Formats: sequence, structure tokens, C-alpha cells
Amino acid sequence: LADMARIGATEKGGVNRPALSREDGLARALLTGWATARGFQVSTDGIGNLYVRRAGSDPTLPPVMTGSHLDSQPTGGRYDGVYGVLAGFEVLEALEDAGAVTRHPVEVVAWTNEEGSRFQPYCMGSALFAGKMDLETVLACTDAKGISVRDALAEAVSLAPPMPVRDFGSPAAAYVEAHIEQGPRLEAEGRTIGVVQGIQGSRWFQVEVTGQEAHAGTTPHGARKDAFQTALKMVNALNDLMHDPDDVIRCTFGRFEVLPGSPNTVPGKVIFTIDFRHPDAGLVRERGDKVAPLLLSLAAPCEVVVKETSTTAPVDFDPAVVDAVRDAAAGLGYSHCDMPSGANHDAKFMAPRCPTGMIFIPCKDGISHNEVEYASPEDCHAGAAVLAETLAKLAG
Ligand code: HGY
Ligand code: MN
Ligand code: MN
Repeated sequence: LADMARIGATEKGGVNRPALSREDGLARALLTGWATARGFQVSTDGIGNLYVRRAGSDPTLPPVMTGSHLDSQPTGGRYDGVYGVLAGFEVLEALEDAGAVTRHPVEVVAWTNEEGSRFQPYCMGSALFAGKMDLETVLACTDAKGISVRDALAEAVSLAPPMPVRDFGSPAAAYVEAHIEQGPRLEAEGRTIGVVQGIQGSRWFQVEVTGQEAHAGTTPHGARKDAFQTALKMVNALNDLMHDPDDVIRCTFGRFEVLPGSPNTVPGKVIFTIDFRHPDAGLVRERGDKVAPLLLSLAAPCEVVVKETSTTAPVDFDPAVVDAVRDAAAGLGYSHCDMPSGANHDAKFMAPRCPTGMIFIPCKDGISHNEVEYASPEDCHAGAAVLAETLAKLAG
């Protein structure tokens, strides 16, 4: 974890490793080096997912998979994603060191662009693997500077040695992902392992409000097409729409750009994002469907374009895998509790494809997507041990 955290390290002790950046490519190359040094088979696919496989006794059986992501938020932590990839790699090494024989191959994957921070939508790697996105569409996505996934991908993968390329959608016997909780519950309840039941639904929108640049000193307010004032009305209306006295709805405006951004020019354009989430599928559908009509009704005298960049329904994990995780935690004597995931994970796209589950470990103060993110070595070890027991059982 410390070696990986050196790649894209930030002043405050976090990481900034945008998807398909040079740093992301270096992280993939580092893992590739570790894998080949241990004699594991590495392979990739059309979006740069990195697969590390340890053979099983029966090569005709599909792999039991684990993994997570190496890309991070701009002010990301040293554990989000990386922990799950390296816990999975640790399991392969432990199996190898123990001379253990599993019937199924066991395979770790580092999924491309889980975060959806640089390129939307999120989870491009696992969604393409699961057949939920179209490769050409994904390759054409661009970041805020106009760089395409296609170009960034070519750069990033060139930093690792060439390796076999596989198709999307290869069969998987099961998928178990280890991750920090990214919330306060395990720490607050003094528990070591979260036995994750599922992941809430989420809908992402990108809103572009177009008004008219004008002189701040001479233009009467009645004559303005002020994109900021219009966007402000929209955000206030969205706060009312998403108001939830039970504090279960999550609604976040994470990106809000006012252009041209000059003190004495009336803003002509505002781009902002909406990240809306809730565990109930009906509410996600019904409340999310009100977003675009509401914004269109508030656009005048500006224009507005509302683009939904991602919609994912809530998923429930496979009861047999959830039980295997709970049994492994209990068998190892770790305190544990069943719990949902508020955060999205690649496991959301694997769940419809194969029996899927997740293992959470606590993170300090529940803080994540922040450079101070921290998980203790003891908790990292506990999560990896539960993952090892679970994967060994599922892989026979
Ligand atoms: O946004 C999420 O839920 C994930 O942590 N990327
Ligand atoms: Mn993550
Ligand atoms: Mn994250």
C-alpha cells in the first residue's frame, strides 16, 4: 500500500491518480511487475482492465474473481480501491506461499476508471466487462480538457509491458471485493468486518446552462441572461426536490463551473453535476425522473441541456456469498455486522453476472475521498484474511 501510495502522492499524504493518467499507468505497471515476479498470469482487455490469475487444478473452470480499482479521486486517499486490489493480490501470494491448490483459478482484477471523476460515467472497466456499456462509446468519452478515453488509454497501458488481450464477458464463478467502508458505522460500532448486503442506486447528471456574457457594469439585470443566477435557482429547487427529513437521500453537486469566470463579465455558461443516490429502486426512478423536467422549467431566459451520464439500480449481493463472508469473519473471530454500501463499487456491475459479495473494513472517522483517509494495518490484515478464507472456499 505504501509503495502504491508513492505513485501520484500528494503533499497532504493522499494520492491523485486520475483514471488512465500517467500515474494510473505506473500503478498498473507496478502491479504487473509484482505479478510476473510471482509467476502469475497477467492479461488485459480493450479498456485496460488488468487481470492477475493464479491457476487452479482444473483449468476448464471459470475463475473466482476479486479486485477493485487503482484510480483515485483528485484529493483521494491511499486505501480507496487500492486496498481491494492489493488484498486480492495478497491472497494470491498467500495461496502460493502455502502451496495451496484451488480447483478454480483465482484472479485479481484492477478495473479501469471506477471513480468516474476524470471520465464519466464511473466503473467503465467493470461495466464493459459485464456487457453494460459499449466500447466505442466509452472510448469516445472525453475529460474536461477534451482528451478522449481512447488516447489516454493508449498512453497509460504503454507504461506496462505488452500482455495478452482478452474479450469482455469471460465467465466468472464468483466475485468478492474488499474495500474500506468509506463511512463511520464499523468504527462507531467497534466492529472489524462489514458483511455487505448490497449497494444503493445512483443517478448522475451533467447540466449545462447557457446564457449570454455581458458587461457587469452596464447591463441591467432585466436584460441579463445570467447562467449563474439560473443555475442557482436550479440548485435551490433540486435541494427542495431532494429534501429528506430521514437523511437517506444523497444529492451532491460536486462540480460547479462558472464561465468565463471573470469578476466583471456576467456568466454566460455554468456546468454542474448532480450525484443522486438512494437504496429504494422506486424512489431512485421516480425522484430522478423529475430532475430534467424541473431544470427545463427553470431555464428561461437561458438555455439548459441536462445529460444523464449514469443510472444504476440498487443491487443485492448473492446470499451464498454474503454467508461465506460472514462465516469467514466469524470463523476467524472478527467482530462483524451485515450492512449496506452507500458507495458505488465495481461489484455493482459484477452482481448480475455472477454470485457477488463485498467485505468492508473500517476507515478512520469514516472519512474517504479525502487525503487523510486511513485504515489500520490490523484492519487491512483482517479484511485480507476474511477475503482469503472466502475466496479459498468459493474456489474449492
Ligand atoms: O462514488 C462512489 O461511490 C465511489 O466511491 N467511487
Ligand atoms: Mn472505491
Ligand atoms: Mn472512490
